[in-house]
This record gives sequence, structure tokens and C-alpha cells, in this order.
Amino acid sequence: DQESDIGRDLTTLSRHVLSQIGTHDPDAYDMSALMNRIGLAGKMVSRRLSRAGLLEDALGVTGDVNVQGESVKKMDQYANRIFVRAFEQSGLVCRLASEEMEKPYYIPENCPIGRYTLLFDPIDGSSNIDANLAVGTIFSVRQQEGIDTTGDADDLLQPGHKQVAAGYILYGSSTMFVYTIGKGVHSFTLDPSLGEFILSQENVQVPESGSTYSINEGNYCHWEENIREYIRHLHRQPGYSARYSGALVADFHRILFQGGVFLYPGMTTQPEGKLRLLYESAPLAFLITQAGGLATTGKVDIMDVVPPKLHARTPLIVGSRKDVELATSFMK
Ligand code: P6P
Repeated sequence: DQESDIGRDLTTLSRHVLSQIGTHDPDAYDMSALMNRIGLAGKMVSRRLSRAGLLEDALGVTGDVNVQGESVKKMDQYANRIFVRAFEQSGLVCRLASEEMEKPYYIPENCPIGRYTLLFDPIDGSSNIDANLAVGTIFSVRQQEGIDTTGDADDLLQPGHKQVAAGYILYGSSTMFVYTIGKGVHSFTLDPSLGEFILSQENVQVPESGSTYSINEGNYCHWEENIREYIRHLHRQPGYSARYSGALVADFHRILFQGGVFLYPGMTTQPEGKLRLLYESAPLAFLITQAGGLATTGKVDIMDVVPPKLHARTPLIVGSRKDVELATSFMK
């Protein structure tokens, strides 16, 4: 009815963050403004993605190779630039660390103690863009604990428990914003007619088990025997389906809402796995933990892992508690 429509459309992202923290807390306005700024950057990325096929310079690669040795997609570079520019005049974020930048980007005028560091993967799964498949942005927020004089961001080499906020934006059939500040997981849907992320579900809880598993079976020949044994075990279970999109955010989002398990394990060719700890696995581990699920390396909780360097990789098993426990039991 009219009243509930009005109530719903007024529950925007920034208002929800304020209500989560409480306006008595001075940090409430900063965190609300920070989330809103991330939302603005996400809306700009979403707008460009929705018209990518019509633009001269949105699809394809730039010709550069990033610090990861991966070819840079034009949208990776565009999205990274949007996040950097969005926070330059914000007064909120002192430093940005991104998959697309070898060193963090500092905004000195924003760097009094107690400001935030934003760690992010601007476009996760960017190889999907040219095929018009879902991609996402993943972000993690940590307290800026001091001025990092060496520029090596050594103060960021701390476990995922130090995160103050985490979330992602999923550019799918709709554009969704999912976040946690440690008080549950909440999802928002972009209403293009309003240009606002409107609350679509509060306190999302991941089902304690699911019927899908998500892993790149093309890597079978590189898996350790324990992973092969686990997957063969799943193949013998009736009713299990494989779902793998090539974009971590899309696979994670399906699991968050429908249950299941995603794995990018260490392999004989790459024992530390492929996914990054600080701005891919740790934020998703914060989210899944808040939603009642689990995220491990196969040995320990992702949130306990201390990265040796900024762009450290980690094996990742994430999803429904029972499914992750079963998978992890094969890793011992
Ligand atoms: P593979 C995308 O490059 C990404 O970082 C994740 O989004 C995705 O889950 C994974 O890598 C896909 O990697 O090796 O299966 O193509």
C-alpha cells in the first residue's frame, strides 16, 4: 500500500547505516557518508556497464598489465579511477588500496588519525564484462591507525577481524549493494528512477546448507588429491548442482541467499590459490560470518589470516556452515 511504499523508498543506504550505528555515535555520520560515497561510485560504474556496448572505450583491454600480471580491462581502470576521485574530496578516507594499484593511494589532507583506509577490487570478474555477464566491486574498510611513512601499508598486514565494514556491489540483472558494519548483513537494490539504493533485505542469513557447489572444475588436473576426493564425494550426492559464473561476487551472492559453497583452493601450480586476502576474501569472510556462514583457507578461518604483503593471495572456501565444514573436513 502507499504508506509502506513510502516507508520502503525512504530506507536508503545512508539512512540505514545511520540507524544501524545510532546518531548518538559521532562515527555514524562518517560511516554513513562513506557508504554513500561507495554507493555513488557504484552507481557510476553501473551506469557505464549498462551501456558498455555502445561506448567507444568501455569494453576490451587497455594494453597494460597490472601488478598481478593480469591484463587491465578498460572498465577496471575506469572503476578504479572513480573510487579514487570519489574519495579525494570526501574528507573520510586517507588511503585507498586496490587490486589495480601496486601501492596505496594517499589523500594527505584526509589523513588525521582515526580516518579510514578503503581496500577494494574495483571490478571483480572483469573478464565477464565483454560477455555481458555479472561482475562486482568488493570493498573492505579499516581504521587508519597512523601515517604509514614507508608507503608499504605494513599497518594493513593485519587479520580480517580488524575490518570495521565490508561489502560488495553486484552489477547483475539488478545492481545490488550488500554491506555489514558488524551488525548483520543488509542488501539494497538500486532504483534507477530514484538513483538510490533502497533496502531490500535486512539481516540476511545464509541457509545452513545448500545444494550447489561452485569451483572451476577446469582446474581438476591442478587440484590436490583431497580436493578431488571432496568433489568426487559431492558428485555421488544426489541433488547437488554445479554453478560457477567466473565472478566471485556473483557466486558469493547466490550462496549468501540460497546456500551452498564456493571454493578457490590452493593448487599444485599455485599453493596459495588465486584470490586476494585483503580486498576479496577477508571482506566476504566478514559478510558470511555475519550471515551465519563460514570462510576458511581449508585450514584456518580467513578472518584469522595475517597477510605477508598487501596483495597476498589465499585459498578460499566460503558459504553455508555445514557445506564449508564438510569441505574443510577433507582438507585436514
Ligand atoms: P578462474 C575473477 O578473475 C576472479 O578473481 C574471481 O572473480 C573469480 O571467482 C575467479 O577469479 C575466477 O578464476 O581461474 O576460475 O577463471
